[in-house]
Amino acid sequence: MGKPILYGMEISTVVRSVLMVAKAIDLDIEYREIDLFAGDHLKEEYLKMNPQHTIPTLDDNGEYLWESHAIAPYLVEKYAKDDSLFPKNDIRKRARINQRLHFDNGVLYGLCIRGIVMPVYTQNKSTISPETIDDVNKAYVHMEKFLEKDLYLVGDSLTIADLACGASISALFEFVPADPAKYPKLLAWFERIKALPYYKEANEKGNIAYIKMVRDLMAKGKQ
Ligand SMILES: N[C@@H](CCC(=O)N[C@@H](CS)C(=O)NCC(=O)O)C(=O)O
Repeated sequence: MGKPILYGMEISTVVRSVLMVAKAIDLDIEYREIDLFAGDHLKEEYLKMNPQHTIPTLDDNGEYLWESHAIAPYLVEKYAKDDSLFPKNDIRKRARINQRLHFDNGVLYGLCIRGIVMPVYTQNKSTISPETIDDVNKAYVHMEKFLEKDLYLVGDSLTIADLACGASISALFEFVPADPAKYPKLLAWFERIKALPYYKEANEKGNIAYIKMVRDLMAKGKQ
């Protein structure tokens, strides 16, 4: 059996969350960069794998899967040496992890990140709207609450929910800094995510490039 192949762009938060999962379970994957700006995702070969033409897409020996929040549980269930990142038999904990994954997809990524970057990409906007800043702060309030009693988003050990939300938060904190007086638990949790041994390679590098790209576009929008 060959290595699973992951197609993505390192600037993408949802791609980086899967890269962190692969590192966390010590899975040897082949990573192939797709250039959305050059339209690689709209080419026939890519559409055959993923008709929805999104990144990330996983090619696991001819079995294709897209949607980072589906890829992460799949990789853990199929390849991890233990199930700590997504427990097999603890139904309650799995449900809570799924809830946080949906929160990441719907709120952090879908509402907040897209709310910041889509107006920059499609309307040459140079600022973040007050409505989006409000959405992001509301998301921080929710996360502060999720972390009220726990060190991680579900309990006191790392799960795939932390890696998904961690990638999103790494970008959101750059655009909408979190007030330490209001969000001490959220900030402390993110320090724990940043301390993961694979964080720099799998997330920080791509995040720096992402923030620079969006800021450069915002600066152009001002001209
Ligand atoms: N919820 C999806 C989001 C995937 C997504 O929309 N990715 C963007 C890049 S960050 C993309 O592929 N855009 C190109 C397109 O939709 O054609 C996931 O987590 O995988």
